[in-house]
Amino acid sequence: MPNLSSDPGGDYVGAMITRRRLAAVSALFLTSAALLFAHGAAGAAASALTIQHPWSRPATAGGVGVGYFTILNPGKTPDRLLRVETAAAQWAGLHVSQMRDGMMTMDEIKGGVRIDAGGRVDFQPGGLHVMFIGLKKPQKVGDVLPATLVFEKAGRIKVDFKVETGAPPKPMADMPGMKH
Ligand SMILES: [Cu+2]
Repeated sequence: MPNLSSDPGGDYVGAMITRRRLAAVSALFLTSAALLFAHGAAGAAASALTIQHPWSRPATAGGVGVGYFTILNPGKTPDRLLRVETAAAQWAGLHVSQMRDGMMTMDEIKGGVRIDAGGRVDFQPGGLHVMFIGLKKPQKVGDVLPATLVFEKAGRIKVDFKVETGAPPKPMADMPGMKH
């Protein structure tokens, strides 16, 4: 019975195999790492922003529609939503609703909406929203209103506003936390 552990030739072969295996494993690892890196870089270039839950409300053809969503910016640089484009309406713009002298008013936002690095901006009922004027089709629950959000740095991001009933607009008396 040969003692393999004391055979110098056997140890040498074993070491060679181990080394080759290690080389193969590192090559695989480096390839995966390179692919991951390439993928990550491409993803970052395409967009550093995430758009969550784009939704709209039912509306009639020729009427006015709204768009709500949340923008998350996990990146290290701020960005700015400049405008919204859509073929589904004659006009689309950035609006903000606010109380002024006890009246709910709506203003067009000039200069876009900033999203801080690591920040979040909510477009929601009673605040920031996208306004669609002159809808080309009626919007029924379950329909989708396609639009493009145009950002200063992230560029163009396509979103499908899903038509939902959402929460009914609340009277102001029900919103004690509302900042005026
Ligand atoms: Cu509006």
